[in-house]
Amino acid sequence: MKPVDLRSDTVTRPTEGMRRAMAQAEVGDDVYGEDPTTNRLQEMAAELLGKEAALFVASGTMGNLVAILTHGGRGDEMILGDRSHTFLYEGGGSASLAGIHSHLLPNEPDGTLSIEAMEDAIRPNDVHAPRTRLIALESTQNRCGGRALSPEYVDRVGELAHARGIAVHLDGARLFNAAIALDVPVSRLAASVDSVMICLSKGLGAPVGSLLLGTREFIDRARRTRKLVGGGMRQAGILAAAGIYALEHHVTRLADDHRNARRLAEGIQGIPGLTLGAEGDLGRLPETNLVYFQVDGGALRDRSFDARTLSRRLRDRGVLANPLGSHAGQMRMVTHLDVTRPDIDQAIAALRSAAKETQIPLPSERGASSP
Ligand code: TLP
Repeated sequence: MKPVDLRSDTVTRPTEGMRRAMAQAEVGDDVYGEDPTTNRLQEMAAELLGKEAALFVASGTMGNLVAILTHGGRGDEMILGDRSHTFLYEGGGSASLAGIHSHLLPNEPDGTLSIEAMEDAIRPNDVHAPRTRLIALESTQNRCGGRALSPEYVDRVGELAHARGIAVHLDGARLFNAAIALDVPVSRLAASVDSVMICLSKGLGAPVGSLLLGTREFIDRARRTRKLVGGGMRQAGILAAAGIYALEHHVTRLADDHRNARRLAEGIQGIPGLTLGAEGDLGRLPETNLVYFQVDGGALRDRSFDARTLSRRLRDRGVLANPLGSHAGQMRMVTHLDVTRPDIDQAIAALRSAAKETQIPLPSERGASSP
């Protein structure tokens, strides 16, 4: 039986309709700018996000890296969250490839960085200090439980940064999830940022691809940077066609993923040993498609019961989910295109039975004659 795969929304497979669109795509050499389907995807995305231009890139990691390389230079500084994907999961590319110094601020539970802390973090014009070039935000904020940044907050960051000559980049790997959750057009969420990266290969269900967006001048420079990091693709239209299909068919349905995430979270709430919520924000129901929860063996009088044990037990029950976080006690489940409501009910049942396996009754709870 096919497992219920809740490890990430990156695991989706292209649908029949998407595969047909890919097979029929008109293509050319995109390094020459001659791939009509890639050009169409870029124009379509620029229009949707309210930016002048867009650039198709291989992955979210590449999109963020190209943005950082294009905004800054060696020894410049970038302010970003200590739970940001760029800091945690992108191989340190901003340091090793871009030579950019990271200035970390704590992410608040809602995914924001404090505006006051940001103001303090901006370096003075002093020979001793690196130059603050960039502020990087993330929405939805993955490690903060998939929280969506409000457009007003992003506007405030934009105002602060631009008054000081600093650019703002938004990692919008799941920006469409944020737009659906907040019920605002996606362009509103990117209105105050200089560059934004969106992923087609997460909730939107495309097999490959992300887009970097900004002014035409920025994107022209980013195109050179993309080539530098080996990201110039040739008949990329095959992949871009999947992206177009995803933007046309898979945006509004993200609401189903959010409903499924909520159902899953409500199920988790009743299971002993599991506490819903991301680190520092326990008890909160998810706003989007990421469901974080803590696994506490102590509560079940079994210290060996942690996220890794749970993950193994779930696998035996046909459900895939990964521990995710800085300690062994946090787990994440992600809903997506290939997860149905019955799959969610199966996951809740598997969680219940996996937690039960560990529950050792107290002597007082055992029958008097039990050994
Ligand atoms: N995130 C993946 C893993 O790398 C953790 C996931 O399963 O969530 N920004 C954000 C906010 C992301 O969550 C991700 C992927 C990326 C960027 C990078 O995208 P890719 O995987 O396309 O390089």
